[in-house]
Amino acid sequence: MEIWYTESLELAKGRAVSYRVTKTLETRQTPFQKIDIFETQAFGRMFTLDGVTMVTEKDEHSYHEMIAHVPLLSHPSPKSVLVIGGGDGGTVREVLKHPSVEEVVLCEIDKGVVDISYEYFPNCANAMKDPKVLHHYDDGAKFARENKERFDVILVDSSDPVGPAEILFKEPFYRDLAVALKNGGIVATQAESFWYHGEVIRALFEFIPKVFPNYGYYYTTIPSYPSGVIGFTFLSKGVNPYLVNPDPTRVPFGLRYYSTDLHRSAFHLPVFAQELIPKQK
Ligand code: SPD
Repeated sequence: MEIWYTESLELAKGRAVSYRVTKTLETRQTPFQKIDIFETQAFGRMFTLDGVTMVTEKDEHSYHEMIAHVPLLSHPSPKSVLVIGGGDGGTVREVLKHPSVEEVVLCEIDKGVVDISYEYFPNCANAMKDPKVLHHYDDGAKFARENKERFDVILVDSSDPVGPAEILFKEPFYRDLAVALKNGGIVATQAESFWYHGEVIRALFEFIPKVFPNYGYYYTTIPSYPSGVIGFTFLSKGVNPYLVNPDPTRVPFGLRYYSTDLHRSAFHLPVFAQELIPKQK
């Protein structure tokens, strides 16, 4: 009998994406969520949380390179980086490719995500064993509140705005991020797809201009996420994201998605999506 995994979150909206599963490797319930690890025909090993795709071997690099290198290469010399969520380790792996980075704090609410990633996604997870990485298993909003002006770059590598990640899409959390950021600091947050989640993006950009003087939205393509596109907010107390000219000599060796040309072009949205992002004053 054939087994197919269907991403559950989109079903209520009348759309679905399915993958043929060649083997179910693990199913684990943590205090926060259900984790499944599948071997799939088309995307290799796949990591899902509560029925939503987080990581696949085939395309995780496009998401992790873009959430990390766009903000890091927009900062003159990032030393202290906070990753909220991201317990699979892919984002931490990319951050550590920048020699200026002295410490990476990983604040993940669910240690179960980190444990299972060490077992099944060592290519992402092993980076979390680097001595520069400090692990906190805690609520990211609380952690940001308690660490005033500590970070040059904050990356919010969250799942979708349901369940444990819901508060990561609300104004109070963004105010906490602004507090945790040093002057000149930059935040990037996972901010869904302009094809499928316009209402989420619109709601974010209703309050973002009140919290950050500089802001923008950029995107990457990733076939294993619904609609094949996912975007990020870019928020800053210093730099205007649309004026950044990334230095090619600082681009880590061996990247497979990010380039400085792509960095600049990722902020250029289709016309219908531009309407979701207010013009910066
Ligand atoms: N719709 C899925 C969004 C998931 C984004 N985060 C994935 C975690 C990868 N480190």
